[in-house]
Amino acid sequence: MFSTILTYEENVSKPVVFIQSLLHAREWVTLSATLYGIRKLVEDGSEVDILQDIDWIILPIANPDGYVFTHAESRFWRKNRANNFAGLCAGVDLNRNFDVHWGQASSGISCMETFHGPRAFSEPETQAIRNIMLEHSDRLELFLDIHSFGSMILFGYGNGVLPPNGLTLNLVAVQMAQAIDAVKADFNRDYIVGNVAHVLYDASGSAMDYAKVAGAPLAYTYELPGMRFGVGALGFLVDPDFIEQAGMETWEGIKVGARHVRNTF
Ligand code: 0X9
Ligand code: ZN
Repeated sequence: MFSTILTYEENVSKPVVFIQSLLHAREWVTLSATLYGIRKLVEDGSEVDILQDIDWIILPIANPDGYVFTHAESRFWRKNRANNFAGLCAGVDLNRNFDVHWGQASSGISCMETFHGPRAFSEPETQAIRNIMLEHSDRLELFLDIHSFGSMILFGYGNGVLPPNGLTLNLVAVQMAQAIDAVKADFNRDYIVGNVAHVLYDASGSAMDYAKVAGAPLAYTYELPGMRFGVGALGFLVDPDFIEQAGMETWEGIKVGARHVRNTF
């Protein structure tokens, strides 16, 4: 019987890049994209610089109970499965539960898709993500929260106020989007870059905004493309032929962000 013990020595001189996906349960293609990136990073051997010079923290399934529920019961479930608060309905929108402007642009009604929970950080999932961010806050340089859909790279804050480094946030996001748009393939979408409240809608208590106040200079919400011509919930489905491309082009964008961090840290 063999056992392999992998020891990992944290090198505190390296920047941290933290990537998560599936905070929203129904956004399945985001998991494929994250797994594609992990594989490229560790098996491909072509990205030696960012593999060696960055500490990667990757959380592929940030909302595990919700994800199981989308397989077992309801394909378009968004929230987690919490049901321990007064009210008829289960589930907290984890991307409204972080302690940053909590409760300002979200719902206090448990049956709503954007229910922010009974209090900030009421949920074990958001507590775990917060703890990762705080543990590494001194060198957390890039946080990517991968969602779908919309073909967007968004930055904060969710109330429309730009952080002091707003120009840098915009510049790096544009470079990431250009790398994605440079991929010539069957399902091309034009990516939009901007402040989330300006291009999408106001939202409080997001993981992205919390990463920013926890100290990450660069924090983005990636909205991967949905099904072509898909509207409403259909956007959370993608053509199976697109899944591999989604991983590949998302990884092109992530690499640009990671190299920016590597070269400027
Ligand atoms: O509404 C969301 O949580 C995200 N869009 S989604 O369709 N995947 O649900 C966007 C969140 C962007 N972040 C902030 N608004 N701060
Ligand atoms: Zn989402």
